[in-house]
Amino acid sequence: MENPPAYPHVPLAFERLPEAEMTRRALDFFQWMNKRRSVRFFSDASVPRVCIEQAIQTAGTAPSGAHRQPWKFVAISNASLKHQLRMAVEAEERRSYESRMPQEWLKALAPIGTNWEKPFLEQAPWLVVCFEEIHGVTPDGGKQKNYYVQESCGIACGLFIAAIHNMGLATLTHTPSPMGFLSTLLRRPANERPFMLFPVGYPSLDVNVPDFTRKPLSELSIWYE
Ligand code: IYR
Repeated sequence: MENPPAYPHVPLAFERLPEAEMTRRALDFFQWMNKRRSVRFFSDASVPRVCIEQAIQTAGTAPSGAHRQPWKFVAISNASLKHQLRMAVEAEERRSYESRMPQEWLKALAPIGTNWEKPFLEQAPWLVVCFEEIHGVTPDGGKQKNYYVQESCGIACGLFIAAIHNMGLATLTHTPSPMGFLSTLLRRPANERPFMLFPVGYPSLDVNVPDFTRKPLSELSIWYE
């Protein structure tokens, strides 16, 4: 097989920041991100489509194995499709919570208070589903291998979450299990697999969240200097 042509290499557009500003931004960004919380109850207030478009574009800036960009984001605001998705998700989740998930898993989730009911799938004005491209498709219909697909999609989803938080909206990482039905409902091809589902919108006004703390730096890092 012939090698594909190399990308032309161009100078990096890089702006070096003064150290004081760098340090200020480092702290500001952490403090802002530390306000992010997963939200399970949403207002039905509408969110402009352009905000979802920009969050998806931000997700698409993620690095990926061999720059294959092995992701596809499906954005849904259609009420009847959201209803169908909710019904399908809840059918699976109900079976999971009632018979498929082992006691140990249920015990781990109990403090968070989740259950099989997922009203957010209809409340939130947008649902965004990230699909991972398990392989690419060549122009002649052949398979093209992708690399580090889960890592790449995980990073893209992280950037999506940060973008949503940055614009003052809320989301949740939802992974209904199993989620193969999303491919059928959303008519995705066989080379794509559902990876993660995000309801996006404003939190409902009376929403409560678990009173978590996050690991302090001393617990989440080790340093060799
Ligand atoms: N998919 C289920 C269960 C679930 C699992 C974990 I791990 C969570 O952190 C939260 C939920 C659900 O969405 O309820």
